[in-house]
Amino acid sequence: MAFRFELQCTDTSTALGTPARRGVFHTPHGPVQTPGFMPVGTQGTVKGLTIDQVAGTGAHMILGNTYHLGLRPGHEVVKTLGGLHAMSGWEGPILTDSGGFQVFSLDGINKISEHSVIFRSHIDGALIDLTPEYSMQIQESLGSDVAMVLDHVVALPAEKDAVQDAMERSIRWAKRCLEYAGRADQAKFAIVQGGLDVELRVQCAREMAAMNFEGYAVGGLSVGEPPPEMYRITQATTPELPQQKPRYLMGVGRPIDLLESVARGIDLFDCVMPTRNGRNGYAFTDAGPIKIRNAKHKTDTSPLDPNCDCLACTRHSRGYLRHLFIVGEMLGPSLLSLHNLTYYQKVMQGAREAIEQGCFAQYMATKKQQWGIE
Ligand code: PRF
Ligand code: ZN
Repeated sequence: MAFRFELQCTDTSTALGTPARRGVFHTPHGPVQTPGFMPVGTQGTVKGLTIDQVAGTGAHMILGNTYHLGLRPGHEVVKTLGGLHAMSGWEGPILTDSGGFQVFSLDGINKISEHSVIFRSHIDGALIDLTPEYSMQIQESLGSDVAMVLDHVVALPAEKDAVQDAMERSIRWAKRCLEYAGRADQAKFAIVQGGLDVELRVQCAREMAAMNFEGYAVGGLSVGEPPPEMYRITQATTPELPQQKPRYLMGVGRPIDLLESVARGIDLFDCVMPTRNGRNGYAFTDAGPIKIRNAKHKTDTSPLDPNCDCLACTRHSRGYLRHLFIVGEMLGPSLLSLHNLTYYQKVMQGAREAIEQGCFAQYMATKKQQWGIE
């Protein structure tokens, strides 16, 4: 078996019904320690960082995008370059998103039918007919360790009928993705949809769980709803998913969202937040967020985060980092991305250790206090 999820221990200290889980997801490119965070490498690169820097932050698995790589350089080109691993040089596990979310969120016009979603390329305006099978074919060429099924994501708020229709289509499309032959060294993950409706979520989770996927994602969240709504839906969904398979909350989130979701039984995350915010001069630290462009850092010789062992924090001052941003040097965004990814990995490492010791609730309480969250 190329893929195996080893559930090592659980922690019920948060008393939320579903325990926090500590596990290892084994893939052909190595193990992924869970709970874990995947940096986003949309275009086959985690923006601004070398693969060695990404690995140095402690990341085990990274994410790539069918939508972007399928358009440019095109999946045949990636295949010719040896697949996404060889092309990017990243030797660890890679998960690819299916394109569903990107098609539906990079608004523009798209035409959805039972067969496919037809959309216009944001590059050259060409019409692209994305079927579940074509998404799997692209991901097969990319050669990721995990391929996500093509799903139908609706923008919220939406009528229950529209949410239900998209949820049911997502189930039928997931089945078509599962039936696509694919490759033995690539796992397929289902995606649970159903908006903010618990009934629809539970139904979707049960139907997906009845199909033999190697893992299960919760999609359609972190799309503008208040965080407590996201936690409520996550908490209602995870008990319906198989115990022995990894669970992935897509596109989430802030450090607090990761912990609140781990407390509700989620194992994997991805989000652009650490890298995107880093590029914008925003750093996550144990003392709360820092806007490095702020004038108060101009002559500050102290490190960005004294508790961090990344390059930005061990070799540079806040004053220097601010200077890089003010004059527009590319090293600034690069260093803050490095720091933020290091910070996210440390938060997850702490979560793993806390679960092992059965004190995840305590860990979360400490983190909330540090971040100034009620
Ligand atoms: N579906 C897919 N990718 C996603 C999402 C989804 O619902 C989300 C939602 N936050 C992020 N990325 N396919
Ligand atoms: Zn740092």
